[in-house]
Amino acid sequence: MVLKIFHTADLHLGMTFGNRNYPEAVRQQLVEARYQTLELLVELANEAKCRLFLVAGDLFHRVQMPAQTIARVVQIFSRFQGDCVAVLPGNHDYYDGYGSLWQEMRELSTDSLLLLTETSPYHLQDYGIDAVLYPAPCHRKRSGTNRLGWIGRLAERPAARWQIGVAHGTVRGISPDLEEQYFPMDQAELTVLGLHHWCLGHTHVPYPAQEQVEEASFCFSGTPEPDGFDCRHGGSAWVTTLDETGRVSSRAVPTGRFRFMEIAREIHDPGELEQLQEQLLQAGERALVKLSLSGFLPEEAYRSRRRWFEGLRSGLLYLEESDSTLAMELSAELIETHFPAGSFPQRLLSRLAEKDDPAALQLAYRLIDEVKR
Ligand SMILES: [Mn+2]
Repeated sequence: MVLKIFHTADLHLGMTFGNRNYPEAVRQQLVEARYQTLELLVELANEAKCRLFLVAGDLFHRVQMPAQTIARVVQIFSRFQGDCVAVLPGNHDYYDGYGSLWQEMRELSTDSLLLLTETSPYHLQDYGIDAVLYPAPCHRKRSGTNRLGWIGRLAERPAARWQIGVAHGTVRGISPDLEEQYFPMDQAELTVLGLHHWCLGHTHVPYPAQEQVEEASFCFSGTPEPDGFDCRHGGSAWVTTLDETGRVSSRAVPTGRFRFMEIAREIHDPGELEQLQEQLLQAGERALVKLSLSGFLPEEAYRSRRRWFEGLRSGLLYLEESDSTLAMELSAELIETHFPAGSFPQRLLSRLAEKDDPAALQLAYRLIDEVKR
C-alpha cells in the first residue's frame, strides 16, 4: 500500500496583474488562468490516483476574497476523486483567527476539505488515510520566526504509518529572504523533526530542480501557474509517493497555462530575426514575451522592424519590445546614397567606415542624422 500526494502551493488566486500595462483582455486571461490551472491540478491529481491533495499555502493572493470566488474554489476541489483536500494558510492568505476567508471556506467546505489552520496534528483516519499532517500555518503576512516550534514540543505523536509536515515559508540557503521575514526555516530544523516528508510552499521555483526526486526530506512545489517575467519556469507541482515503509519519491508534473519569456538578443543579420520569430511563435498564444534587440540590421530590415514586431505581436498573447540599442548597419553604399559626395558628413562617415569601427560610425551617423532633422 502506498500514499500518493498531489503537492501544490502558491496559486495566488485573485492576483490582479495590475502591475504592468497589460491590455485588459490579456489581464483578464491571466486572472482567469489561475482558476483554470486549479481545475487542471485536480484533473492531474485524479489521473495520478492521488489520495491526498495538499496545498502548502497561498492558494489565495489575499485574505479578502469575494464569496463567489471561495465558492468556485470549493466547487473545483469537490471534483477531486481522492480522499482529502488539505489546505494550509500561507503568508498571503494567512489565518489569524479573525478574518473571514477561512471562516467562509469552512462554511462552504465539503466533507473532504480539511483546513490546516491550527498548530496541532491532523490525523487523516476519518478520510481513510493512515497519515498525520503536521502543519505550520502562517498567522500573518510576515514573521521572522517560523511556525515549526510546536512540533518539537509535542509530548506524543499520534500513531500512523505516514508522518507528513506541511509548511509555508523560506528555507535558508534555498529561498531568497534577505530580511528573514517570511517564516524562515533551516534544513536541519526540518529534518530533525523526523517526519517522512515535508511539503513546502512560498518559494515560487520548484525545489529540488529535478523531474524525479528520491528520498527528499522536503520539496517546494513552486507555483503551478507562472505569474510574471521573473518566473522562468512553466509551472509545476509534485506527485509524491510514500511507500509502506515511508520511502518517498516525487515526480514533477508540468501544470502551467501561460509562459513568460524575457529575451535579450544581439542580431547581426535578418536571418537571425526570422529564426527568433519562428522560435517565439512556437510558444504562440500562450506566450508573454519581453524582447530586447540589440546589434545591427541592414537598412531595409531595420526600417521594417516595426512591421516585424507587429507580425510577432499578432502571434503572441503579449509582446513588450525594446530596440533602442538596435541600429542600422552602415555601409559605404548607404553613406553614398544618403549624403552628397564630398560633403562633410559623407567624408567623415566614409573615413569611419574604412576604419572598421562600427560603434564610432554609428555614433557619428546618429549625431549627423539628428542635426539633419
Ligand atoms: Mn508566500
